Amino acid sequence: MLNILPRIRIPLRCYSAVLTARNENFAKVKQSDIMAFENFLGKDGVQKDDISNHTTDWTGQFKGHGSLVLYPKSTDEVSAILAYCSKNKLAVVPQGGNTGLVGGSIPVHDEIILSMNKISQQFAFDDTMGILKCDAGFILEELDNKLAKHGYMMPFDLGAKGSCQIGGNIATCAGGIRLIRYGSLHAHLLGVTVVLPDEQGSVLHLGSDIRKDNTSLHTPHLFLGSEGQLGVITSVTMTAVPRPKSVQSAMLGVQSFEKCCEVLKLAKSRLCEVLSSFEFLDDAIMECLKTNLGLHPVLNSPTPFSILVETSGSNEDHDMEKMSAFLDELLSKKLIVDGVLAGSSADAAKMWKLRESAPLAVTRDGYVYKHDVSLPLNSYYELTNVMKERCGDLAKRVVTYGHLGDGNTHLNITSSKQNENLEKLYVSILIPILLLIFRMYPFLYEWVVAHGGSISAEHGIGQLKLPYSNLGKESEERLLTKKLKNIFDPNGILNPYKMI
Ligand code: FAD
Ligand code: 2HG
Ligand code: ZN
Repeated sequence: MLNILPRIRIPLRCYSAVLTARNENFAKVKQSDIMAFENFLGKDGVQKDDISNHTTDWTGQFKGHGSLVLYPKSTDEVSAILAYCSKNKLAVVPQGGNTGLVGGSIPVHDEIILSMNKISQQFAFDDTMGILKCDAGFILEELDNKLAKHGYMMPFDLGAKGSCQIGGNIATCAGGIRLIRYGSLHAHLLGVTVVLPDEQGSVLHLGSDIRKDNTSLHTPHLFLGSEGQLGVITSVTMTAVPRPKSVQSAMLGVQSFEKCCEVLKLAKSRLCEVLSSFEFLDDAIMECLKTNLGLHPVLNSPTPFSILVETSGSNEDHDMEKMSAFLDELLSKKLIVDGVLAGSSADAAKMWKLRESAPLAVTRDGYVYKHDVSLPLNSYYELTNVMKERCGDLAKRVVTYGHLGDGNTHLNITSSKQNENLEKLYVSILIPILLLIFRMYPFLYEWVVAHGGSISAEHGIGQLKLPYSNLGKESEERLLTKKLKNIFDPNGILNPYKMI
């Protein structure tokens, strides 16, 4: 049935349909190809059966049709594979930990999956300069544990740390919960080794292993957020940061979104150099965590908004003094109505469990429409309210969590199953009027761009946002991106049907 929505808007923009048809210029994998791969990699480097965990994403919502997974163990083996695939027009999708949330690491048709799981031997760390050089297949948490032995840590952290790989983190320019303190991966990347999908399988060592080098264009940074479009990253050089000796976490209950922003402003000024996280959860995600995962809030009384604030530094007394004075000021200014300061690491873990379990909690509703957008703070929560109104009863839940300190909201809209009525558009021909009503898309993404935001703050374009990827981008920038793609990948075999 057709619902007339409160805010009808007919976009004038045209969206190119997602290219779902198989590109027939690509060859299909033959027995002779499999034999060639077994020749390069050995039989244990080629998997043909039971590959569903490589063809399905973490949410279970992207399912591809690939039938072959390759496991190179070195840069040279990646080079041999890509040279062969380029000469033989075989399409390839690079896959790290397969935790990406936009379907970027999943084959769309019969692309060969190039798993980085076995490229995790080389690890070197300079504990004076804090420079790490390692293979791209290392899991983020593994690297962090290795660095802990030297008194250092990775400068970013995310809920998928137990599975995602550093190569995948670079390829997605992952953000996470420490960006407010240490900046994005652009601040840390020094060099990469990449293999190009050309007929030579060219190996490029870009950047350097030293902290400062302004002798050329900063080419490694082209691979940050490149989503497996330009080349396969096999090694990464980057800076790590000193591991804090004291960490404090507090959960704050706030009555209005405006007050959340005031709390952020005060946190920056009062906690200053020790502020390391500023995360946001609304009451709808708190309810979802309780219902779907049995996780209860740590605050006594429910509030519309909760903030998880963390400080980390090197002097417990000094940091605690700052945090306590900050909490007192928030209470005296009536910016918060409730607050709990973690008294132990177990208390802190309970708070972080709530935030880090949010992505899992929403999947338990059945189907989830994920959004990962940046917005100026005056529009940050307005988006949630607008979408609540637009989706009405068709949505099971409209919940928001995210990295408020970075202006990054994760608005998740759930449903018991995929619901066409909720997502795309109604087309109704009420003769003689052609009526188009867009409920969620492209409305949501156009709204974000119209309010000065970005349609992807951290997860990227992948398959999910492909039809909208040009939004907010000048045609010159799109053209330059395409030219770069052609230089790096002349036969277009690397990760087709996605970002570029
Ligand atoms: P994959 O998912 O395997 O691949 C992602 C993309 O990178 C694909 O396009 C793939 O082709 C390409 N790729 C992978 N490895 C390489 C390589 N070596 N060379 C070239 N291309 C490659 N993201 C955030 O930014 N912030 C968060 O806070 C965050 N939290 C998350 C929490 C959960 C529970 C989950 C499931 C995901 C979260 N993510 C987050 C998304 C995801 O974890 C990140 O995007 C992560 O960086 C992906 O790494 P991966 O190794 O799993 O890459
Ligand atoms: C997070 O910040 C991740 O938890 C995932 O980026 C966001 O589940 C999401 O939408
Ligand atoms: Zn995030």
